[in-house]
Amino acid sequence: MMKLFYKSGSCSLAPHIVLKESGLAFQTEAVDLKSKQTASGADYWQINAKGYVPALMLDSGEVITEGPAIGQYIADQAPQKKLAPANGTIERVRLQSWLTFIGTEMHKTFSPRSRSSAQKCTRHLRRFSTPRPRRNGKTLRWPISNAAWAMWISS
Ligand SMILES: N[C@@H](CCC(=O)N[C@@H](CS)C(=O)NCC(=O)O)C(=O)O
Repeated sequence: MMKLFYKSGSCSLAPHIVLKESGLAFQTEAVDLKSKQTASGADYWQINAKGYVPALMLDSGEVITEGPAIGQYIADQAPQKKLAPANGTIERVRLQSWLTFIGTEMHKTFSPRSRSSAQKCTRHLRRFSTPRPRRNGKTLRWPISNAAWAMWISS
C-alpha cells in the first residue's frame, strides 16, 4: 500500500487531499522534521534524502518526492476521478504550469501565516487565471485544478 510521509500543517496536505479524493488505499506516517525521525522511529533521511515532506512510498519501495509530482502521480492512478487532466493535453500543461508557478515562485518565498492573508493571496492568484467565456454570457476564470488549489492553500 502507498504510504505518505507527512507533517501536519505543511505542504504535505496537498498530496494528502489528492490521496483522499482518489479513493485509493493508502497509509500515512508522520515525520518529525526537526529530528528527521518518522513516527515508527525510522530515519527519514534514509527515506527522503532531501529531508522534507511530502514523500510517497510506493508498494515497490520506490519513493517519489516533490508535491506536484506526487499529486499528479496519484491523480494518474485514479483517472476516473478526474483529479488532473489527461497527460499530453494542453489542460495538463496548464495544471503543470500552475503547480510550477506555486512551487517555484511562491512556496519558498512566501507563506501566508494567517487565514486572511491566505485568502488575500488566493484572490491575487485568481486574477492570474485566464478568463473564459461561459455559455450564459458570464465570464468564468479558467479553473485551476483542485490539486493546484490544495497545493496553494496548504503552502
Ligand atoms: N519542493 C518541495 C518542498 C517541500 C517543503 O518545503 N516541505 C516543507 C514543509 S511545507 C518541509 O518539510 N520543511 C522541513 C525541512 O525542509 O526541513 C515540494 O514541493 O514538495
